[in-house]
Amino acid sequence: MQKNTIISIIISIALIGGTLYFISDKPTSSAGEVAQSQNVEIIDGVQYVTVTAKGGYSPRVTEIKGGLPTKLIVKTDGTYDCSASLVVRSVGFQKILQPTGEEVVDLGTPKSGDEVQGICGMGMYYFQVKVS
Ligand SMILES: [Cu+2]
Repeated sequence: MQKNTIISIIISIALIGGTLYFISDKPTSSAGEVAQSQNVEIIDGVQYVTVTAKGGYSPRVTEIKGGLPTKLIVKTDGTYDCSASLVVRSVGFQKILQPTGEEVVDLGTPKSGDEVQGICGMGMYYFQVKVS
């Protein structure tokens, strides 16, 4: 009787301990991912950078990894200001974006140390993508 009780207590403690260990381990690994810019996603080896254009660009500075094929996604949502007229000189991109939608700009495979700049047609608003 007592042995069984002790064994079941030990098993319970082990199970609770194991669960707590598992739970406490999870935030650490997701915190590591958050340390990267939140607007950067790597899917199937392609790096996607999302920037919102409306009354300027957000975020203004994004850090990405070098050596990966990279696509810039510019989102507009009721954007009738000049941030819809986008120029990305380093890849020869120039376009007036749809007021609402997503424009995909191929940035090629940037190298560490590169800096990609997006700028509005008037040179008033800009954003930077820094390659680390
Ligand atoms: Cu402008």
